[in-house]
Amino acid sequence: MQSTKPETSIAQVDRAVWLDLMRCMIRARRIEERLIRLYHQGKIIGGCYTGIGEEAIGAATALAAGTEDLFSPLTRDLTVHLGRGTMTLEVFRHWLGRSTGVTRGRDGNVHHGDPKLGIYPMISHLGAMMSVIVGGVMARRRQGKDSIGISYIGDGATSTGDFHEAVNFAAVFEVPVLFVIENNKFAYSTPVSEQYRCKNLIDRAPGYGIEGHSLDGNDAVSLYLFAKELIADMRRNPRAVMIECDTLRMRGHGEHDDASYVPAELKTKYAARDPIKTARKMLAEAGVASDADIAVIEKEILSEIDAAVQQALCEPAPDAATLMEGIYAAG
Ligand SMILES: Cc1ncc(C[n+]2csc(CCOP(=O)(O)OP(=O)(O)O)c2C)c(N)n1
Repeated sequence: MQSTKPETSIAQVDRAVWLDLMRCMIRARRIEERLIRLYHQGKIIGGCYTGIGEEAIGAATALAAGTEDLFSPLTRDLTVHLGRGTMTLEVFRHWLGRSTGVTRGRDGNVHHGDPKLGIYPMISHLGAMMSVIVGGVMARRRQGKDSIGISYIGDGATSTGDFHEAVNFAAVFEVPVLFVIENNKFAYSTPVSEQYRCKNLIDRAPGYGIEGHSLDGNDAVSLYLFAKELIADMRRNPRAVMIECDTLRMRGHGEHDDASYVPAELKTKYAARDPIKTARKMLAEAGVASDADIAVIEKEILSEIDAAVQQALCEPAPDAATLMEGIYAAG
């Protein structure tokens, strides 16, 4: 495992970047809280899956990346969508199954993406996206672009064959993909003790001949500083890298799951290290953003969410007659 201490300090980064980081995490948190309400009101059909408690990882890495980079976010990574430019209204159109949404109401759930923003729609929450993004980065590089990819996965995904194939291939062919493991200690209800024998997942990196870093997944500020330097270095010196981010999801796997299998002391420990509170404190201490600054952001985001929900609810559901459209590309 390599040293994980970034050389840059908070003061060396533009204040605007830190405010964007806070906006991204707060926006994701408040959107997901609203999604939960809408789900319990029967307005979101199917399941409701959130990344509450894990916002730092997606926000920090998505904001640290460049314009030509590619991303394969999963269920817990709304911050990646928002950090790359997905608008709040689009999130609600999608989850509310509106015909105006990005999947035109075909999926009111987590399988959304946006090619314009370099975001692959998710196939499965497990390792299925890993090889896709490795191939995507190779394709972009053949077009002469200096793109890197960020592949987000949970600890559960690391127990699948897809993980091995994608990491090994990227390692051998030096494809610059950052494999971000969000180790939230459970794959659904299966604890990590029933998933793997190594102490840390990052212990696997040397086996693939790549570097690995262990990071605090709830510290968005340090993660941003670290990711910014790492991504710049991966662009200069293309290679696959793995990071393992220590975190905990603060809700169930989905809203149908009460997560009673998560020990109370673990929840308490991670609640005390909530990513939004942690970043707020660090930025306040560094004199970057005061409580009043954050209060303004909170207010703006809440009214943006109210307006987006109101608008999305007024928009039409898909017309059943269009069901067979959009399945095959036009010849
Ligand atoms: C191929 C496949 N198998 C099983 C599932 C069902 N499933 C969805 S998420 C999940 C657990 C994922 O755990 P982890 O990778 O740790 O991510 P987390 O939910 O903790 O973020 C399972 C078994 C699936 N979506 N796809």
